[in-house]
Amino acid sequence: MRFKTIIEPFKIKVVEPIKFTTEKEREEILKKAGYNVFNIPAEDVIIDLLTDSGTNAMSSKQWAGIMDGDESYAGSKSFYRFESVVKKITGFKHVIPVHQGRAAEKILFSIVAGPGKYIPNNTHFDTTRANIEFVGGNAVDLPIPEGTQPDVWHPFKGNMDVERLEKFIKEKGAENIPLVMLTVTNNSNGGQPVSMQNIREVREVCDKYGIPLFLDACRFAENAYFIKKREKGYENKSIFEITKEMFSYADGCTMSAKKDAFANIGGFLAMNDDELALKARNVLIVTEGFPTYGGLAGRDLEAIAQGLEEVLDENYLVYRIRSVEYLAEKLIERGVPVLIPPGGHAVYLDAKKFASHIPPEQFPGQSIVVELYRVGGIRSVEIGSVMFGRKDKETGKFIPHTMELVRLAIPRRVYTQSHIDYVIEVITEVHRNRDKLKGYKIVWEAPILRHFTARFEPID
Ligand code: P61
Repeated sequence: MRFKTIIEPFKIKVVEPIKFTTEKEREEILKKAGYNVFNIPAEDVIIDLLTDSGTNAMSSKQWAGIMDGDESYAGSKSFYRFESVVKKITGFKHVIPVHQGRAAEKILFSIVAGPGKYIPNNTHFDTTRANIEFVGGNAVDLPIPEGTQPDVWHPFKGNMDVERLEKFIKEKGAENIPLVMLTVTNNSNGGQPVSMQNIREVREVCDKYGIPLFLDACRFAENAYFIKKREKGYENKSIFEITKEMFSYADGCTMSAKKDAFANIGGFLAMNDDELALKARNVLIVTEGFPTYGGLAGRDLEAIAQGLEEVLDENYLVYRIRSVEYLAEKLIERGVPVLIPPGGHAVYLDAKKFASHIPPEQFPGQSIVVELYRVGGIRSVEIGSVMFGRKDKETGKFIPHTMELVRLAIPRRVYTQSHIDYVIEVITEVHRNRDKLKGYKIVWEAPILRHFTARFEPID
């Protein structure tokens, strides 16, 4: 394009009104929600940046697919379309539909993980970690050192530390490592991409020790776009070619179609191994459904198939990555500490710097999340010690997470530039008044994935 303004590569056909609330109303809502934004009714949120998962605006063709879905129990036409698109993109032999990403994780890890088993990843997302730990296995994060430093710029901050991986395999024994995983993009450390070189190198180590490699592929297209922009030799390749190469190094993947497949629900587990696929389908039938629908309606399979085709459009990815970058850029200009570079699906505030007077055990990220909602009705999510902090099993001492972040996840094709300009204005004001932010304490928590339901109180 000759002009520098990057425009949304779509027109808006259907709109959903936003309800406005006052600051006073929001203070009451927060109190009722135990200062946990997961407990707030979505209707009371002005701009919802809680997640990019399942919040996508579907295209007219996806909605047409919804009407066209074949709801047959076995052998639905929609399944065959879904299977053929997934095979075209990933190249995997077996495609198993599931209701969302964590269902793929549950099936996979209930088969391969367990006590004494270790699953390395660049960084496990919380559901992946939870599913491994749920069956008694050990989830291990091996990011590169730059990956855990919010203010260090690196083109592929999502990479795995290949040396540490090899050391780890030697230490624990290849027989105790059923598979290695790479999360593309790496959500827990800022939606950061993994380079093709890193995928290749991880593959080489896996080959040396006979360990399969799986991708957690939720945001595979965003990752592919970063490879095209930042990795030498990929400038002139299409997103489809890059994507195919990424998957070619893996033996399988888990996928939440609620992200890059533009769907509101769905996912899949895919692999080449016949024996593993047989076992996975057995678990699927017990827990999800028959192998040609696996916990989804035929219409969902249509929407996912169509979404997977659409996400490979480079015009969309140019707009997507630039609109996330725009938010980060404006915040940086206004002195707000932001994790750099911005990720593919979200901008992450560096809460340790933003609220440096609040110690990790008083959850600085949570304090910012609450304030963004109170001041501007914006819903974000803490990715720090609320989500990942733990207590030492023996001493009961608090172990903070490596980073204290607040994620502003951008739903796909949902908000316009003026929505984002409003977000910038609110965050800038909260940052200006940051000295007044208070720490929080947890007054109730669940034993697993506590951040969803925990209740907090401000510390005066
Ligand atoms: C998200 F607060 N992500 O980022 P499912 N792998 C990866 C993910 O990002 C992911 C899943 C697997 C969400 C939703 C979410 O505590 C939370 O389809 C890299 O959600 O089961 C999901 O896919 C799981 C938000 C999940 C959370 C758990 O917002």
